[in-house]
Amino acid sequence: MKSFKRKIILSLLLIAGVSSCSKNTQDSDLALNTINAEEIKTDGTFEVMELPAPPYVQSAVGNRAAKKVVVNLEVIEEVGELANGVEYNFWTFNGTVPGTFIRARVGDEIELHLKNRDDSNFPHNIDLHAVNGPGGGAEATFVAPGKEAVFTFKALHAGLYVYHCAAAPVGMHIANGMYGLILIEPEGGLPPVDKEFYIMQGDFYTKGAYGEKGLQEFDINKAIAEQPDYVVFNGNTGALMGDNELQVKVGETVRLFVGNGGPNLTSSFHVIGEIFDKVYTEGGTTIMENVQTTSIPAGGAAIVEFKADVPGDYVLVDHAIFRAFHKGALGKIKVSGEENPNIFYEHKTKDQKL
Ligand SMILES: [Cu+2]
Repeated sequence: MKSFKRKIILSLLLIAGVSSCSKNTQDSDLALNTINAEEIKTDGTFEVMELPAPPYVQSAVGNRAAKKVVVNLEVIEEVGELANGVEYNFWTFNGTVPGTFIRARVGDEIELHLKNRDDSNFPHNIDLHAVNGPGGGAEATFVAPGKEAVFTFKALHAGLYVYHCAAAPVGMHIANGMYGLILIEPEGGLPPVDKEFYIMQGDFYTKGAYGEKGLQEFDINKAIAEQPDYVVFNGNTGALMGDNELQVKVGETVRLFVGNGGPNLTSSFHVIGEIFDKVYTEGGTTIMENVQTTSIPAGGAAIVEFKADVPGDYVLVDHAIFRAFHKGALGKIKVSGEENPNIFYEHKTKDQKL
């Protein structure tokens, strides 16, 4: 029965990928997905989810049965670095921007614990876009400093979803870094790849201009005007640069879970020198192929996949390009290994050697 259901879901994913403009196919896919997921029984076991810090994620769910999983998130308000010499009072889930990745499968029952550390100054909560229920869990999890709230939800829809704090003023909580991603894998899991990474874009609004040193306060007027001083990946201009570059080998397949916390800007996500073999557009089940730049709305996500064919440095950008070179939206994937002259060959002319 399980493999029969899996075949149906895989077939529908395939059909959705081939004829994504067929309305009937998409409707029946979504309906089947929802009905089946509600009927999926958990296997009676439970586990406490490990929560690696970004840019890393848990291993794939594979073809395991649905189960109960416990996710422990702690809200931490803490000064950290936004850029070299620039400090900011981040509000975080588990001490990182973005918050730790959550990975489960359709049919799982997720028991989410939200603790607000006792040295916090504000109440917080969590709205997970993967939840079917009031506020995505926001009302059930509104917690004062030093308190903990718990709720359980059943994952009904496969996809990559944003979670964020929804305490008022919502824009300020998100602008301070309170967002992350939750992946709900379909039954049978996503196809295996060699490397997976977790990246989330965010825009930041500081009293000082870009690069002005010292502790920078949040600037609400710039936030309302949607004029950020910083647009960064993973909460810091250097989060994916230098010693933090993502490491990949020639020949490996790469999957990026890319989210956009906003709070305001839409990302034009691009990897310089690569073409995405697949994009799960907006984190849903429709797959686009051969994509150069994918649009990721604030509060949205995309899964992008490519194969590393040629060694070198591949730069991640928001292709609204002033954000990349003047506001920090840069990261790097270092591909190491043998040259592949069949695909890329640089002619060493006399002029180039000079
Ligand atoms: Cu908050």
